[in-house]
Amino acid sequence: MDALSPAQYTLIYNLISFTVASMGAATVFFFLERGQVLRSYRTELTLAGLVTLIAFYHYLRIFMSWEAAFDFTDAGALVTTGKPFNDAYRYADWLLTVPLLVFELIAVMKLSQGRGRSLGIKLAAAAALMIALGYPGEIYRDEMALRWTFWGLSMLPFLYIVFTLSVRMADAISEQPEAVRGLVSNARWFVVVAWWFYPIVFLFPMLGVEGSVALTIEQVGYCVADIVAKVGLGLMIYAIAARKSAIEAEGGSGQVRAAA
Ligand SMILES: *C/C=C(C)/C=C/C=C(C)/C=C/C1=C(C)CCCC1(C)C
Repeated sequence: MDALSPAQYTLIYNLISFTVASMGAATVFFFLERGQVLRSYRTELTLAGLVTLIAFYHYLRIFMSWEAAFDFTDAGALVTTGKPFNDAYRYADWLLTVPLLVFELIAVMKLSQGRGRSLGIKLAAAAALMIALGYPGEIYRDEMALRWTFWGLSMLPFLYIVFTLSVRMADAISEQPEAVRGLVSNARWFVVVAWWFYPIVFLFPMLGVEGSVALTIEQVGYCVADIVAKVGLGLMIYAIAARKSAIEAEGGSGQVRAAA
């Protein structure tokens, strides 16, 4: 790889550090706000807090690995220390957090028992499969044929999730109380759009963007996408849970269609 410039190094260093702080703060927020919603919506906030907690831990490890992989000489030159930068932590993180994010979104809809569960399980299984299939493509990062193959395989469960959320979810949305229908619909579009970041960032090295530029795009892209997908979605879920709690506390039901 061509050498990382001190500016690229510092940008990534600061952004990973910022992500650690964001995930930590979001975790505290989601756990504290559990008291603001009805009991039946607390699990969703717990899930949101667990997602950011798991990410907080992994980002801390990524940060430590980034620090250990580089050093400055006395003359101020940036050098590698020989310790490899391990960002496979991301995949361990995604394997846990991506299915939880899906559950978070489905749970807040409060679909009829059987339907909610089967949809949640299918989507979470597809999410785990997507990450597991992407991983070999990540570690064989210099073998383009393998990288393309696993990208393609991972795209299948990815497209299934995108299709389910954007097309097949329409009737689940129409079951929502009128006052939250827009919010719930926005939350699923939010997931669809935010998740496209990942397979696109993964493609850069395959499209001829190489070396330190590819590394910088990848690290910056994943940090930003993770904050958006985890903290951003958690905040939307919180808004839905709070609005539904208010409706239900007033005597309306969040389970059934609001009276027309
Ligand atoms: C908080 C982390 C999130 C929401 C991570 C989402 C990750 C993806 C949607 C990853 C998808 C990938 C593909 C569809 C193909 C290439 C490999 C992946 C794993 C980057």
